[in-house]
Amino acid sequence: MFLLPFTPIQAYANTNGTLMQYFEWYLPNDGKHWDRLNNDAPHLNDIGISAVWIPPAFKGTQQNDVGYGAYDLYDLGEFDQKGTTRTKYGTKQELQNAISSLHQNGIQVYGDVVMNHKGGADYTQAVTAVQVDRNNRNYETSGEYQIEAWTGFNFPGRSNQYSSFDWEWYHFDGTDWDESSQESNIYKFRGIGKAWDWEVASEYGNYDYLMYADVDFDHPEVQNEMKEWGTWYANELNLDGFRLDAVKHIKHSYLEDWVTSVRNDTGKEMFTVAEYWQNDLGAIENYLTKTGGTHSAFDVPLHYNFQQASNSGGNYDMRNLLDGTLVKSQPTKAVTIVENHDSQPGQALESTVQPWFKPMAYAFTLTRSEGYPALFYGDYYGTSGDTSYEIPALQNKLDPILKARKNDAYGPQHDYIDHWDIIGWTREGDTSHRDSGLATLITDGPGGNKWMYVGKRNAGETWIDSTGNRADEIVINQDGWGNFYVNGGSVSIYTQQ
Ligand SMILES: [Ca+2]
Ligand SMILES: [Ca+2]
Ligand SMILES: [Ca+2]
Repeated sequence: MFLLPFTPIQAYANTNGTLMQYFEWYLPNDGKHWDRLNNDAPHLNDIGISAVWIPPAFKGTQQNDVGYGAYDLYDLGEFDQKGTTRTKYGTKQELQNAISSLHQNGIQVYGDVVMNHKGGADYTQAVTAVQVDRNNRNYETSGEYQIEAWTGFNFPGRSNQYSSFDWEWYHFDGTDWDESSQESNIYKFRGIGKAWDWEVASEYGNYDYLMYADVDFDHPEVQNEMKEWGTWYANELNLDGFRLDAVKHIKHSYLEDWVTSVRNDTGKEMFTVAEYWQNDLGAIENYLTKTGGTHSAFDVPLHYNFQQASNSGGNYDMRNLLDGTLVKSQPTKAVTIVENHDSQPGQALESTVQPWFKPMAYAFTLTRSEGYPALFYGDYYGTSGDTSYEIPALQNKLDPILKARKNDAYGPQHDYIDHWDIIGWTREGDTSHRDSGLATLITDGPGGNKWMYVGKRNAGETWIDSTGNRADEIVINQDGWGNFYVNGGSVSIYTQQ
């Protein structure tokens, strides 16, 4: 047994790491996504992507399942189950080829981990249950009776390859469908030791139950099986880290055990980021405490600050962007996001950052020193499907910002987060990155200018706006200061050319 110190810093070595979420909700069900990822690997390296978060790679309830309706965690697009061998994204072999290409291009791969629930059971079972109030899951609204629950999983298409574990009703805490009465309710199972797991989020009294058949992390067989699977998943795909889905609904203490166990059993760092989706810093910090500081979390409050700013038509006080955020309170534990597959238009947690504001939001996450920034596939390449839910491709606007992160966002930071509209910050650069250093200005209102210090080491240089939004040539004076300009509702990032 051994323990390594785990910090995001290690995950991105000595250059500015950038994580890319390489999927969005409405990708076509064409089985070509692993191939797209494979072909994109050299380009991703070129723009400074150092790690990719891939969508859930295992078989879901049906072929076009995005992956969160997890059916068989051991079927990575290899067995004829649920009417398909491949997943929405392709076959296991295509995925392994893509991961190999990413590694050859120096890019790490984080796997999505969906452990809260299982869907698409192979058969029903008779289970004694009670109904609970949807708004207070601790309150029982019926007496005990027998329901017919979709809780039997024996994966006939896989024939025990990799694992002979079969799931039975007693590996779950509840479900939301009674096949015999054709009724939808939240059903809590009865049995020895059966109870909603704790500690989980306290919304609705106890937010253990989310969807499908809810996995019981109090059960010793489940605890062991999920750890064995996690190590298998990491080894089988040669993963470098994880993104943990829906941790609000999973016993927090178990997730600390799980992460520690898989790290020990793989002997790898396995950088891990948890999705605790709540616009509440206190709740996210409580989760990080209850999991012993073993892993990071997405900065959900920062996303909501961006959303609010983008919807305020200039009337947002830009000095407040960092208020209540994880990147402010615990920068080494924050993975900073602008958008994701749940917040994008039309999705369950829709809270979209308006496209006009996204270059400013990404300048904020990509050129400042704190946090581990994530780029959303749908922001970079645009989204597919119903056009009313479309996000336009922002690749042309984001490429210069990514380039500034890769080449220039180094050295001491000086903040000018001091105005209702125009805020800025600078980086002095360092000796290990040639001609590095930058000055960023963003505004949600009118344009203007700001004197900012960029360091005496840059005195006498001429800096220009690498986004192309402004054509000024700014000469850094002998004391290391420059007078930088930005257009209204826009971003400028000045660097030495
Ligand atoms: Ca339980
Ligand atoms: Ca749960
Ligand atoms: Ca403003």
